[in-house]
Amino acid sequence: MAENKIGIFKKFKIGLEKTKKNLNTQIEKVFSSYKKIDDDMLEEIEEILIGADIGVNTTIEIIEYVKEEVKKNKISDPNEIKNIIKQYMLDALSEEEDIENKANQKVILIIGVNGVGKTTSIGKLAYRLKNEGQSVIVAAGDTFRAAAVEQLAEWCSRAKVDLISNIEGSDPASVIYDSVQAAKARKSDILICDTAGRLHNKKNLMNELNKISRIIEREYSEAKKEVLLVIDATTGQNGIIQAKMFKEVCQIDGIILTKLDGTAKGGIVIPVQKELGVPVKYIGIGEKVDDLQVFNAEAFVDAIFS
Ligand SMILES: Nc1nc2c(ncn2[C@@H]2O[C@H](COP(=O)(O)OP(=O)(O)OP(=O)(O)O)[C@@H](O)[C@H]2O)c(=O)[nH]1
Ligand SMILES: [Mg+2]
Repeated sequence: MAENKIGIFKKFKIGLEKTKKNLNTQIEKVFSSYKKIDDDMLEEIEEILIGADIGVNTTIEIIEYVKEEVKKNKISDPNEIKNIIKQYMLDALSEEEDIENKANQKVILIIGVNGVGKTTSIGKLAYRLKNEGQSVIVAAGDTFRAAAVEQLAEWCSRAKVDLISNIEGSDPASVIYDSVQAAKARKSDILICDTAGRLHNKKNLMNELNKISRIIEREYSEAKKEVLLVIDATTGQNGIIQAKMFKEVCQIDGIILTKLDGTAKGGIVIPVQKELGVPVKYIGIGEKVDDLQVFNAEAFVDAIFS
C-alpha cells in the first residue's frame, strides 16, 4: 500500500460520509427498536440495503447469509448482524492487490458515457502515478466536445504531466497515434488516453474503440494495455446498465467509480463488482486533484459502517 493506512481509511470516511449517514444511521435505528432478530427486522434491513443501491439480488443474498449465520451461530443480539453484513461485503469485494505495480510502458484507455468524470479522473490518476515516480503522458482523445482539450490541459498542469492534443474536430485516432509516438520517444512509463463520452449507438462506439485499440496494438505492441470504464455512482443502477453495454463491445479491466462523495447510495460498489465481474480499481471522492483513491475493501466497509 503506497499511502499510510490511517490516511486511506480517513479519506474513505470523509468521501463516503453521505452513504454512512444513510446506511449506518438507519441500521442502528432498526437495531435499537428490535430486541430480538425476527423476519420483520430483517425485512427492514433489506429495505435499507436496497435503498443504499446495493441492488435487489445482492441484498437478497446478504439477507440469506445473515439468516444462515444467525442460525449456525445461534445469534440473538441484533447488533451482531452488522458484523455479519460487514463480513459478507468484505468477502464480496475481494481486493485487487497489485494494480499500482510499476509497469513501464503501459497504456490506460479511459472510457465511459458523457459526464461521468473521465477527464477529471484522468487528471487525478495522472497526479497519483506521477507522485509515485512514474512518467506520465496524457492523450486528448476527446476531440469532439468543445473545450474538452482546455479542460484536460488544466488538469495536466495541476498534475504536472505532458498533454498531447490536436485541434477540436480532428480524428481521435490521430491524437492517439501521436501520443503513442511521444510516449515511445520520451520513454514514458504511462500513457493515459481520454475518449469522447458521446454514445450514438453501440456500433459507433465499437468502431471507435476498435480503431483506437488497433493503433495502440500496432504502434505500441510492447506496452501493457488497460481499459478502465468510468461509472458515476450517483446514477445508481443505470451505471450498471451502461457497464454491461460497454462490456459487450470491449474488454474492461477495471472500473473507476466516481462521485461517491456526492451520493448516499455508495452501496453501488458491491453490485458493480459482483454483477459485472470487473474489479472497482479506483474511486472518486471529490473534485480535487488528490481525490482519487485506490479501492480498498476494508477501508470501504469501515467507512460506511463505523
Ligand atoms: N463530487 C465529485 N465530482 C466529480 C467527481 N469526478 C468528477 N466529478 C465532476 O463531474 C463533472 C464531469 O466530469 P468530467 O471529468 O468532465 O466528465 P467526462 O466524463 O470527462 O465528461 P465528457 O467529456 O463530457 O463526457 C465535473 O464537474 C467534475 O468535477 C468526484 O469524484 N466527485
Ligand atoms: Mg471529458
